[in-house]
Amino acid sequence: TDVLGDQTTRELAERASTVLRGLGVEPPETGDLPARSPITGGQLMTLRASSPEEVDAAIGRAATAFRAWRTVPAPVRAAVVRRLGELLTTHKSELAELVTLEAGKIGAEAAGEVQEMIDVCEFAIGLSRQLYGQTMPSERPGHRLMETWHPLGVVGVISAFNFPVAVWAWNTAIALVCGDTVVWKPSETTPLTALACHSLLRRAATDVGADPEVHQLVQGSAEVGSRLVDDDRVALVSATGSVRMGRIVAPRVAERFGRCLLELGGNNGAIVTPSADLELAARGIVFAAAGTAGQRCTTLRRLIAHADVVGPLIERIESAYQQLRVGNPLEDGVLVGPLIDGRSYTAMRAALDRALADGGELICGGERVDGFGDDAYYVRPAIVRMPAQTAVVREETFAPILYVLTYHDFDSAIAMHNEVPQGLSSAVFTSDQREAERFLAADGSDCGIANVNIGTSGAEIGGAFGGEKQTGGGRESGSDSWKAYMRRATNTINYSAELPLAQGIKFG
Ligand code: UN1
Repeated sequence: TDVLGDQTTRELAERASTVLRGLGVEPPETGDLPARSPITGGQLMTLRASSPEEVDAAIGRAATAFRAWRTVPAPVRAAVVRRLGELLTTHKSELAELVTLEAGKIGAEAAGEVQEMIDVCEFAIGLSRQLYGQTMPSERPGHRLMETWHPLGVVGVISAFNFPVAVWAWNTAIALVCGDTVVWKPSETTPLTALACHSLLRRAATDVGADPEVHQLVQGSAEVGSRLVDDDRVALVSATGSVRMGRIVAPRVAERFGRCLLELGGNNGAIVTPSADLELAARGIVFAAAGTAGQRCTTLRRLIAHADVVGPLIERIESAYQQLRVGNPLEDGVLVGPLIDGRSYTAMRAALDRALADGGELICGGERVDGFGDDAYYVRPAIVRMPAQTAVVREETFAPILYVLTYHDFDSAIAMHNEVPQGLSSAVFTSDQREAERFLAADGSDCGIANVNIGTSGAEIGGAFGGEKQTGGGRESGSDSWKAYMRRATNTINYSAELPLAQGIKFG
């Protein structure tokens, strides 16, 4: 065994316990669910996974809480979210540290993720007075036609390791102001951040005199999530994760006529045209491709560069990659932390082997960085120049591999860009307004997110987040994404003394 790694793991475990205590969380009961840190790959502590009976009971409590919660006025419900935002602001650095310990994010990105939670709380508070329905002119005299948005029910939130807290907050802050209650099944890789968020939310509810049962946490493997998927009492399943997971979840929720909100894989591309500001493009590309060690669903994976600029562009990116410090995300100056686990590393190596077998040229990176113990997986972000968009390029490998493709005319660049099964995020770097507008037009990027002169990752919460095709079609966070969390009722009100029928029908 690796003595250095063991010792560091003990220190990390101590830090995790301190943070949890600071957040008012009781040390969890030991059990069969390990909480690990990708920093060393070692175990921080163990928790008890929820039993099937406990999951059923949690859904039951959420369903019961919903009956009263739905009648609380939305601006009053917002008080819980306001208090949550305050608690998150107070505990921002501790929660960020826990994200670093459990997900391996560097400090700046972990803090950014907590900020994203605070931002969505603010958004949801404002939203609580803007859950607008429309009124429509009725065709009948003395009648009014309108729609009302009502709370939907219990929302099952299934989230992934890579944004262990922000994606939960997108769903939960909005679901709560919409009058729903939540049962959260976090990634089994990040149970401690989940405990912390759950505890802060329950405290927020208690502080403002609301029912803490509006939020339930269930922990464990896919079987736990499975119960949420199949339970009729769960009105909406909002699931973030792989396409493979979505393929299992969607038909099962559809089978019982439940609602699904899916945010699945991305295979995000950026087109760089001859008129692009290459310095700016390179900076945007490096953050999007290597940031978070390539483990965002918005990570840039495909660079589609014009033949005239591909050489100088690769040079700039490569030289920036050489400067990237890979290492312990708790250390200042480190920009790339570890992969989440050994499986990710194996998948990265396999993808690189396939890319090279397809005629790809490894420009740099891909190697494991040693010195962190056998169970920690640090890699140098890779750039691979590809002769064509082969099968491996069309797949999402959740690791920092940037495939570089070359194009000659803009139409073929857009075609190549859209020729993958996923449709989450996209970007064009150009100074030519025609190209920029074309990329954003109906026959341009087919993604849910399309950017100009900015990378594919790091979206603000104010816009709707999600994508098309195998990305699953769901939209979370800003804009009118709230509508997925409510049910619409259409109301016709007759204030006349007559009873005219629509469509001019005379009956009797
Ligand atoms: C995710 O990777 O699941 O746009 C979410 C971004 C972040 C959210 C990513 N705001 O990169």
